[in-house]
Amino acid sequence: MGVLNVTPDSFSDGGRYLDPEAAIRHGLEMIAEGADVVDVGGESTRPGSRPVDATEERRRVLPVIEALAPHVRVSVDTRTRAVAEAAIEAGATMVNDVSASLHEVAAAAGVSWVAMHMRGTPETMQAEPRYDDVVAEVRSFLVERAERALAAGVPEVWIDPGIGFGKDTGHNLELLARLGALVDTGFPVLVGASRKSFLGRLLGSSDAGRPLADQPTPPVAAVDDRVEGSLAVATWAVDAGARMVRVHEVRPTVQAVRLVAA
Ligand code: HH2
Repeated sequence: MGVLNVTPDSFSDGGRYLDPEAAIRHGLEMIAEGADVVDVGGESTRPGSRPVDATEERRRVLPVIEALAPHVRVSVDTRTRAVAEAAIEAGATMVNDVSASLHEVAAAAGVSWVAMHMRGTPETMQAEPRYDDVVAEVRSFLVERAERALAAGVPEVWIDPGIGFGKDTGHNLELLARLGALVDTGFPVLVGASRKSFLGRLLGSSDAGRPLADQPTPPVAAVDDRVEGSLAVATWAVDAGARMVRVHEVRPTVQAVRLVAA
């Protein structure tokens, strides 16, 4: 799944694809690189972000979805009902729902649905997240939502641990280390770790040669400096049984995943 953020402020690529033509061009590029799904989003959900007005969100994503849907499977990355409905009209066949609350929209339209786990809302989620057992809590939340969606008639339900959504570095690592607990539910698992800040924290500064005093404290790898880390996590996730990975760098990920499969 290739990420296409039609936003001014996404943490990973904000502003690069706000112009619809640039977004469509990048979507076509990701298809050529081997993406099976292009995930189009018009609202950043980075930590601390504020909700976007639904009219504005629709204005951003609809022309891009209409242009890409004839060429590839399109998912819409939204937590807003009106946006999901309009996106389906425009050709999206999957609702990627970080709020795990829009299963009725997917059921009514007969499209796939991704339930992602998030603690709180993007505005507040990184304020000292705490769990007794992060894997057990995420698993039971997702299974409950997924079963409800199946009962409501959603034809295909995916689950996603929501790396970085109300989780600290330890929680993210624990979820990845024990991904099998989600795979064992039988629901197809999606993992999105690409370029996320826990990678930057774990990798530290790539400017290791610079005097320590000039380095940010603690050293954190920049967003554009997390390609290899993102690839490592995608490879790990697929090897652990994830059926899809949500990534910014499609070409190297497709190559890595094909090798794991071989
Ligand atoms: N992560 C982001 C957005 N949507 N959807 C799923 N299913 N899983 C994820 O892990 C996930 C997601 C955040 O990444 P990005 O789109 O790059 O940033 P932003 O929210 O700032 O647009």
